[in-house]
Amino acid sequence: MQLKELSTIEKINKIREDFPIFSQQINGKPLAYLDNAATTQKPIQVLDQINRYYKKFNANPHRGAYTLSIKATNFYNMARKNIKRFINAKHTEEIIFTRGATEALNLIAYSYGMNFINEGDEIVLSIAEHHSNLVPWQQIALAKKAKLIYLYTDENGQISKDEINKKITNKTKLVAIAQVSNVLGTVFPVEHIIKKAHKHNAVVVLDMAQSIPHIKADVQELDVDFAVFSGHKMLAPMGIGVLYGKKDLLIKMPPFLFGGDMIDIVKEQSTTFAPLPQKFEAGTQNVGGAIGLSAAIDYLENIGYDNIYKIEKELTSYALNKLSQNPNISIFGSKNGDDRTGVISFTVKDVHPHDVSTILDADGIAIRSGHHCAHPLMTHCKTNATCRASLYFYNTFEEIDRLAESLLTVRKWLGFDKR
Ligand code: C6P
Repeated sequence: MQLKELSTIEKINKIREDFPIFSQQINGKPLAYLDNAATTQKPIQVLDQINRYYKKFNANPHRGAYTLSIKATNFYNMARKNIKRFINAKHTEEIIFTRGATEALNLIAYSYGMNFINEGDEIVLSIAEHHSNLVPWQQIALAKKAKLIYLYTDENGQISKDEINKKITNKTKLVAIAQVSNVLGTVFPVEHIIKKAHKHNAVVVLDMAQSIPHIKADVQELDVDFAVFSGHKMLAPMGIGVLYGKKDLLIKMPPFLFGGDMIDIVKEQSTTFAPLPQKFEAGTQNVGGAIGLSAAIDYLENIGYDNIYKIEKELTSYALNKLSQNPNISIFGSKNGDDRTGVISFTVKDVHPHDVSTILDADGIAIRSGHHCAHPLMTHCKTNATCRASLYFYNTFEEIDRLAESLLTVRKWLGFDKR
């Protein structure tokens, strides 16, 4: 039966059959995994592809003239082509494999930023950036005497058009922004930001780490200059990620890492470099990771982004509604389901988020607590830390009920309310 013919609950139940991790108990309770913004669980279809590769085809790609090495190279190339198709890039060589979003952002900062940002230029970031899309730009600004300008979020966790129009100016050379905040779940108006930046001839770096697992990406439609994401947040293994860059930009950028497989000719005193994409992929490639990412893409497309969107929208509205019934809970960012994904940050009155998370863990519920690698956003929101429940399309309404019920016990455990 087609997934689209099923009810939301039937869809989720069917999808969950693909995830072996959910069949186990944690602390004597069924696992309620609500930390999907940190990393997602892996379906059997992805695990099987990785297993098959290591069982039957493992070899170092690009380096051997023997059958297995050629097979490994072919698998790696096929994965790259699949990613190119998935994000609708124009050229396959615009897809660079990295270890994850962090490495991809550092690559852009050091290769593009160090060479094309100059003294007095402005780099525009949102205040909600993950440290991976903030600290590298801070380092570039320090080294090149450029200035960091921040787009601030409002009480709904959104960045207003006024804020964007005011801060992106003729001085802007680069805008680096997440499509979705890993703390607030806000979907930022990146289409507007890209258009505005291009009007001023600035390039845009889009951090899709928290968006591509939930929102279909089309880099040509967005007309974005660079985009990055991590496989592990979209059902693939850890240690594989992607940098997309427009070909003309990537061509003029120098390599970031030097070593095997990224060279053309090496002489005693000088080296010429391989063409794209090899120029940016020094060292032995993560073929198993690339195969896993490609299998994850096939899996997501098989479920369908329309199904993913519908399931997550229902789960998110349900969770926001449930949590807001607890008078001791404060939710950060948008309180309704608009312009947001299922990343929900909140605090419980008088209780440190780490204590909340520990108490929930005893009930088999996994959420993240802390600053979420977003110190400046924490300061902007006037807090040190939050609890964060983040949903994916395999979560259930029952898991959200368990979260809400367990949260009701937190203050009682710590003696703030009567048991
Ligand atoms: N956010 C979280 O719990 P890596 O670690 O390289 O796979 O991804 C870095 C990264 C970049 N941008 C955004 C928006 C992110 O959310 C992350 C990772 C995880 O929020 C781990 S800190």
